[in-house]
Amino acid sequence: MDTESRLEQTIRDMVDDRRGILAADESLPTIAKRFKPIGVESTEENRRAWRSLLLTTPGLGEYISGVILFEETLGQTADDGTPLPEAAWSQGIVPGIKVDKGTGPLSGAPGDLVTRGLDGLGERLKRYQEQGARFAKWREVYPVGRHNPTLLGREANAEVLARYAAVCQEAGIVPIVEPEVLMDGDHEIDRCAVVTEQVLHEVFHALHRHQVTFEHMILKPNMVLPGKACRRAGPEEVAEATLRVLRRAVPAAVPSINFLSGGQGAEEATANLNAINRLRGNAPWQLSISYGRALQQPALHAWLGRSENREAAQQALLKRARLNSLARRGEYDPSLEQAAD
Ligand code: 5MM
Repeated sequence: MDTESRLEQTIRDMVDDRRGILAADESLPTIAKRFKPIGVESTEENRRAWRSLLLTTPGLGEYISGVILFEETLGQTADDGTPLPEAAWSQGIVPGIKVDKGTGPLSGAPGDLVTRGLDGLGERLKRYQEQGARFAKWREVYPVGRHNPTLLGREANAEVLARYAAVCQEAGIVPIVEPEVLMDGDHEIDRCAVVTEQVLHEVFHALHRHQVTFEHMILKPNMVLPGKACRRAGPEEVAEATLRVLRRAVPAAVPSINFLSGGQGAEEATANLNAINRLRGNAPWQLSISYGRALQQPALHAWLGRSENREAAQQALLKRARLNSLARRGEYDPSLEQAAD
């Protein structure tokens, strides 16, 4: 298959009107942070057991079309010895890989960050492809402050995202482009809207300059939300602000927008997605999820690192995946939370 056909096939396998993407790509420090509250040590075997539990959840492929893995997971196996990327694909879930190497300060732009990992990316992609990865993900992070993100920060981050996406497409790997405007801080929802719009304009300008084909990528943005230390906004307010920004900044050629949850509670993230899909009108893209915490947290708390809780944890994951699938069509209602137990 040539490169373009590979990209098209991956988009076809990942994008439809009912499923979403599971983000299970926590780096070593992040997974340790997720395991700590449930008293689980972040050993290689515990990480394998957790991710194997997630990917072998019976029926998950009905609601999930792709999974973002961490490098280590690509080489790990399920309890029955099946390589984990293969276990995912046996349920129709396309395996992908987080390829960025985390953030550091951006010189010349105090308060802004930039993500590392471009050096040698082409070589790494070849290895990941051999291990079964068909798409990749890269996150740029934008803290919101009085002066942040700066123009330099927005330009530098967009350039890095575009260079990553171009390298991926050249290798036949679909890039998920993730610019995340953080929820940290006490800013109002309007400030998040302004920043997100500026960030997305810059990102799409850079993608265009670097000849990235919009039809062969997926955008993973934040929803437009107030800062965590500000008053909460209801789902309709979030949906209106999010759709307004996306309509202004995201080309119609992009097939799918898959939101990150970014620290929202699991039910809040589902309710917001539902409102977005109820208000979507004739929006040209699929509007779906690429949640990490909002899919995994209830399952983690059901698991607690004990093999006897495996089934309960899989049920908790399946419940969130199913309710988010309903929210994809604007058919979710909070009363379903109890009914689904
Ligand atoms: C923003 O984080 C991404 C989505 O997860 P949430 O829905 O929980 O916000 C997630 O894919 C993230 O990029 C990975 O967990 C990797 O994070 P680190 O910081 O470990 O690279």
